[in-house]
Amino acid sequence: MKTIPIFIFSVTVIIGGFILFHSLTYKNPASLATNIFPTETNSKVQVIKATYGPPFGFSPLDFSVKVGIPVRLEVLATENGRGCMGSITIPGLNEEVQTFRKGQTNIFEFTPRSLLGQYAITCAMGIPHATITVE
Ligand SMILES: [Cu+2]
Repeated sequence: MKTIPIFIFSVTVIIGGFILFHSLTYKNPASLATNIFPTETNSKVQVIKATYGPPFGFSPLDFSVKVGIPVRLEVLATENGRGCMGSITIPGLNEEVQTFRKGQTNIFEFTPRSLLGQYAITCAMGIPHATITVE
C-alpha cells in the first residue's frame, strides 16, 4: 500500500522538475523587446544571421523582417545541441525541425506572407527562444 504515495510523489517530482527546467530556459519575449536588430536586405532576400549555444542561447534575440520578401535565417551552432538547446523550428513560418551540431550552420528559408506580427523561434517542444517580427 506504500506504492501509491511513492508513485504520486515521483510524478510530482518529475513534472515539477520539467516545469522548473523550462522556467529557467524560457525567456519572456516582452522583456527582450528593446533589442530589435535590423535585417540585412537586398531586393531578393533578407538574410538573418544568428548563433545558438551556451551560455546565452539564441543571439541576437529579436529580428525584424519585411512582409513579402524571402528570408534566409542562418544559425551557427557554437555547441552540440541538447534538451531545449537541441532543436529549432519557427511555427507559422518554417516548421521544419532542425538539430544543432557544433560548427554547423542551420538554414531556414521562408517568405512572411502576412502582417501577423511576431513569430517565435522555438525548440521542438514549443518553448520560445527568440522572436521574428514581420513589418
Ligand atoms: Cu524545449
